Formats: sequence, structure tokens, C-alpha cells
Amino acid sequence: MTLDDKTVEQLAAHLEQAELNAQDVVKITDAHPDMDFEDAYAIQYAIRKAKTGRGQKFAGLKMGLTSRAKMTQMGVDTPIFGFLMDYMARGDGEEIRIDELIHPKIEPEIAFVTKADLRGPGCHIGDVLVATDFVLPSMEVIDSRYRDFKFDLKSVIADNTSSSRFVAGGHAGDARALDLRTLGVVLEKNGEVVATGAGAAVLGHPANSVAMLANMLGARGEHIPAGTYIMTGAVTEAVAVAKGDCVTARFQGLGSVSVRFV
Ligand code: OOG
Ligand code: MG
Repeated sequence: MTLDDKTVEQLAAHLEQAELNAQDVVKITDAHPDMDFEDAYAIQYAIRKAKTGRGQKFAGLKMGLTSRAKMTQMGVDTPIFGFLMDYMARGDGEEIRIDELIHPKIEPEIAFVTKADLRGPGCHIGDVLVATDFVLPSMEVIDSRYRDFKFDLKSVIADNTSSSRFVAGGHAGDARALDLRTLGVVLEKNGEVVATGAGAAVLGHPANSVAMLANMLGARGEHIPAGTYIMTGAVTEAVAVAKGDCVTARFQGLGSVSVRFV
């Protein structure tokens, strides 16, 4: 840690205000070039604490930057994790208000729901498959609070990895019966295909993303509790959306999930 508690709290409030007011800000490493990864997660956890302190409910965890497509698009090369809250969730086919967001992008993701605790270090794909209740098609709407969606790893971790909205739909699948590596994903905007990918884009197998999350949490003395909804990271690059756009992600054998921006 290089930041004191007061600065962590101030930066958390600053980033959360940017989120809640849909107002972009300059990346925090500009003013705090020496901050480290511990500082970055401390700010993210302070935002989470502020939200739960106001009575909002924790809804799940997410991994980010787990695919080459995303790492290349954002110019960073290490997976990161963040959290999801109930107010970020939308149902399949529901609307997302664009005026509540800064410059949203959407990305298709394979989500896992666990039925047993997962603990690192040493968590691997086998542990994840045993502990998985089902997988679910989902999409994440990311909305970096940073100007022009430009950031470095520490800034984006502090900003809760750009988490903004998410939607799950389609039908639940059995992670052990499906070949999650070859599972194809097609992203459509207004009826046109805008991106395609397969599960293997996410760290070779999306279950590896859950294992990595358990190991990252394990290093902090935390674990993934049974019953956690986990988004494993975008299968394709993220696609910008505007008012009026309808977006559908089709997942091979698992149906589709849609949202509309109004
Ligand atoms: C960071 C969040 C990345 C993913 O699925 O890769 C992410 C960003 O790109 O703004 O959620
Ligand atoms: Mg994502």
C-alpha cells in the first residue's frame, strides 16, 4: 500500500460519484502515479463497502480482461476481478437507460453459478467443474468512468473493472456435459453480427477464469462462496452501444440473451 486510508476513501467516493452521476473523470493514476495493486483493490473494496452500507445487495463477481480480444482492445495484459450489485442487473429482454451511463459497451460472457465453496491457492479447472451448479448465457455492459475509456490496470481495478450493468438469460447448461471451449457465441447489434467467438477465448476454458478468481481471492484470504454468480470475462471484444440499439448474444445450445438501450 502507498495510499493512506483517507486517500483510499476519497478516491472511492470520487469514482463512485462519477458512476452515479454518469460523469467521466481523469484516471486516478495521473494524480497517484505510485499507487500499487493493493491500493487499487482497496479502493474497489471501499466502493463495495459504501454500496452495501447503503443497503444495496451484492449480486456476484466478475473477471475481466481474460481474453486476448479484450486485452488487445484495452492495451492491458492481466486478468482482474470486480463485483456486481443488484441494481446493475437487468432481465433478459429488458431495457437499459443510456442516460444513466457515460459511454457504454457490451460484451458476451459465459457465467457460472457455484454450488460449493471454491478456495485458492491451488484451485484448478477440475475443482471448478465439481463446484459448478450451472452455466448461463450473459452479457455485461461496461462503462469505464475514465475519459475516452482509456485507463491502466490499477485505475480500472479501482473503478470496479468498469462494471455497470449485466443481464443473464437463455437456459442453464451443465458445465460438465458441455464443451465450453468450442461453445460458439454470436453477438448481434440491430440484427447484424458484430462479433463472434468461442469459449476457449477465455483463458483456454472459461472454468479457468473461475479458478483464477478463486486463486486471486485466496491470496487475500477470501473465497468464492457456494451460490455465487460469476461472469468469466468477455468472449469477444466489447461493442459500443447507443440509444435505440437492440443487442442479442446467441450461445450455442444455450439460447440467447437480449437487451435494448433506451
Ligand atoms: C475492463 C473490464 C473488462 C471483461 O469482460 O473483459 C471486462 C474494461 O474493458 O473496461 O469486463
Ligand atoms: Mg466483462
